[in-house]
Amino acid sequence: MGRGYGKAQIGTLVKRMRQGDVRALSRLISLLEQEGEEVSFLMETIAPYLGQAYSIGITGPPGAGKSTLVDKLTTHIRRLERTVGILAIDPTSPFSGGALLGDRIRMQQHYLDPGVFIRSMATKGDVGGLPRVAKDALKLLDAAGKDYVLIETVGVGQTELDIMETTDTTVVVFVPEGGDAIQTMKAGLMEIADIFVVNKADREGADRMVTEIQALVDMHHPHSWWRPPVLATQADRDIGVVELFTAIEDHRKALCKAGEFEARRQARRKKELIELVERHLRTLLLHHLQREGALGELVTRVERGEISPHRAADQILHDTQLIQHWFQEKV
Ligand SMILES: Nc1nc2c(ncn2[C@@H]2O[C@H](COP(=O)(O)OP(=O)(O)OP(=O)(O)O)[C@@H](O)[C@H]2O)c(=O)[nH]1
Ligand SMILES: [Mg+2]
Repeated sequence: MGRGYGKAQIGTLVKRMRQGDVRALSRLISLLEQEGEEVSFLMETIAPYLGQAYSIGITGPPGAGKSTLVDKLTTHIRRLERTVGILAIDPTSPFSGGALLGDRIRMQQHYLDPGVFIRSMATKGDVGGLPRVAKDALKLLDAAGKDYVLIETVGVGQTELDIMETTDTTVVVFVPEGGDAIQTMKAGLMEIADIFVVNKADREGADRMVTEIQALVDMHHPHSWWRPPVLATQADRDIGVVELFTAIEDHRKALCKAGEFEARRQARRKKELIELVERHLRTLLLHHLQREGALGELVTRVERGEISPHRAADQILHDTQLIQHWFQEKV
């Protein structure tokens, strides 16, 4: 099995992780990051333990104060004697090293706390979207018994949508200087945010921004059972953080009351199934397209414009023998 993890070893690591062994958890997340064939087995092994953690996505533009909010929320949740897993998804950038170091210093007290697990993950050049690895890591933290999992991502459109579909509550963070961001996102934003935060409320323009977002929420909020609140915070001074947590809990209650909590999780499982099958089929297709033979010839003809992509696709999809052959051969 690939890089040295057999099924028995994975089973042992999962067991240790469930008993609170932080190193086992770390190693399993690293295993996810290698994206080897063991991932399937690992996810299957932890499947019975899923569904207990409450997941919260914190997303917004770079430097908005997301990590600071995560840090302060964590302190609050720990005071309530609940455990926390933190995933900081940082887009691969040669410049993000500094920010990570800053997070490390800020989060120091949490690194020493066995009730908190922190991990940053690079997105390896994925354009937008939450990487599969992050979604699986969230599950590991759930299976490890964390009460809350906080995921921090830099918002760039697709990521927000993805985080909304992945977490139970999505918090979208803005700063007073970011008025333009709201204008450009207007349409999609309401579908994504369960809670709005205007952080750096000590800065000029914060009140105006709160009012502006509130007006947007008034105009259009997609659910009758939840009206996204707009909160002002000063994360670095721990102002408004308790209110934010209360809003998260309110959203959780509203989700449950409306029957949405389970509905969302069901939709998520279905989406995951489709994604997994889709990914496998895509890999098969790409693998076989690259090869010589009839399929290779067809591709060349499409490239030259001798046959339309539609017609070629039809031909491929109707060739059951060919498709059967794809599945017989190991990729
Ligand atoms: N003035 C002010 N500064 C803040 C506030 N909250 C956080 N900051 C500062 O803003 C800077 C960026 O904060 P981070 O928490 O690292 O922001 P981030 O959104 O996680 O940034 P990236 O992960 O790099 O996208 C830090 O220097 C914080 O101390 C606030 O309420 N007011
Ligand atoms: Mg950050």
